[in-house]
Amino acid sequence: MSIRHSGRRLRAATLWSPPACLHHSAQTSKVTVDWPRSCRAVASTPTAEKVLFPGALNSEFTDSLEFLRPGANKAIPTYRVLNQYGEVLDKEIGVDTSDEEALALYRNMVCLSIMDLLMFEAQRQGRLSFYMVSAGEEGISIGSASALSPTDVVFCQYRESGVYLQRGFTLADFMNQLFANTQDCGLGRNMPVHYGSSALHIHTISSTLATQLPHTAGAAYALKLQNLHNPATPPRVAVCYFGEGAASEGDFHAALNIAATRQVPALFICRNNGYAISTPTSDQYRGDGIASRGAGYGIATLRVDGNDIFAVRRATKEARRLALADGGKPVLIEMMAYRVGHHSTSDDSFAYRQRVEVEDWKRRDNPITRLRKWLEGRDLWDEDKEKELRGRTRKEVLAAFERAEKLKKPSIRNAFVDVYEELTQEQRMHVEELRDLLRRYPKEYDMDQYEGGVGALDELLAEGQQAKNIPT
Ligand SMILES: Cc1ncc(C[n+]2csc(CCOP(=O)(O)OP(=O)(O)O)c2C)c(N)n1
Ligand SMILES: [Mg+2]
Repeated sequence: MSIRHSGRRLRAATLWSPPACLHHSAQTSKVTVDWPRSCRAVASTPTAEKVLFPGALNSEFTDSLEFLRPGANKAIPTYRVLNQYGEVLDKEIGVDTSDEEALALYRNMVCLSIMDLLMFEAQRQGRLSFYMVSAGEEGISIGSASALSPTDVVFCQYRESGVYLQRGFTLADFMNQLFANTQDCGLGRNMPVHYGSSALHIHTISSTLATQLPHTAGAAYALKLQNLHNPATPPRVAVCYFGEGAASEGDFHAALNIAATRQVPALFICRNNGYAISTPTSDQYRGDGIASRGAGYGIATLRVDGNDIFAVRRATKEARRLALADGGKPVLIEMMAYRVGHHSTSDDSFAYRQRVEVEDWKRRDNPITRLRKWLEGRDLWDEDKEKELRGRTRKEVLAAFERAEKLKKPSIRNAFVDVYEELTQEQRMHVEELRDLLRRYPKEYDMDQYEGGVGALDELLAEGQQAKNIPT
């Protein structure tokens, strides 16, 4: 099937639409979902031309014994708006991004790449414990985030700092999390780069690969009901970012299948960057990328050139529209962009890939240079503007970095609270043990850098006693 969008065609494999099964009762304001418990199984008549069976609907009978041989088919095409030289492919359709928007996207991509470069160096200097760059994938995160609604619910993997930046996460927010200081909205509980922001509707990143996929399916199911329940409120989708390596986890399959069977408004955005740390895609799968799996689950699917920010934006916008149509349905987009950087600061990718491979990709294509070429072609950008932007952004990143580095660490009490409503007996024992240990070895554990020092643990224990009226 093909999707029409403002006169242009985005081809996608839309295989199945559910019957209308959601009901909203005005009297009770209750939402009920009638899921078909069984499929209409119509026994084939002697003259039937198709299989009519719960497990395979509308399959035509054939007398030719031919196996499906995916390798013999043409690969799923890759959607683009611009070519490598930053030229619009279809002049009639053009670009649906204003000049101001394109400039803002460009500035954000440059900002992300400068922040990445400086933080990578800071880790090498021992000032940060860990970092992950998005080099080569800035167009995917920033372009797709620019096409979402600010209230959509987002789940990231870890290489999507651009999603945060585009949704309004400030340089200070990034730096405060990286240093786990008192202003880190995660209260210092996570390792660097595991950002989260309830204000921006982005769930906190979890290192455990692929867990974000079933979470997204669940959130999208809740949103499906909410959208129906509150028709006056703009509808929302749940958006999931994940790598092609994460798609090897069982969670990927469970999430796509339940999203499809429940027809929930979920956008699954796969970043296919060719590697899962040191494992190349050739060791990861034999099929046609991740897109081919979407079709298997009956999900509308599109493959996109991730170096083309205009294609990423247009595809995401259209996918979001599709995901909300007819009460909801999942959509999968596979975005292709080579991972130019090392996996993380703990990795040296030249141990498993040739330098020339990386240099080749850097030279050949990049989302930042492609957009720059387009901007220059329209006289919107030049070398002077580039120098000014880079100089200014570098200063802004460094200023936020230096400020965050000087702030204290959050109180050590945050290691214990917010799990149970009040400390359990076992937790109290842990707090006491930690407090005594920290007091016994002050030279080994410098607690002055933590807000409230060791005393924060005395306060935590006293709070529990007061709440229970236990005399201190
Ligand atoms: C459940 C689980 N298994 C393994 C790991 C170790 N690990 C961390 S990142 C990664 C590679 C993921 O690759 P991909 O999903 O392609 O994302 P990319 O790093 O390429 O952006 C692996 C195997 C993990 N974090 N969690
Ligand atoms: Mg990958």
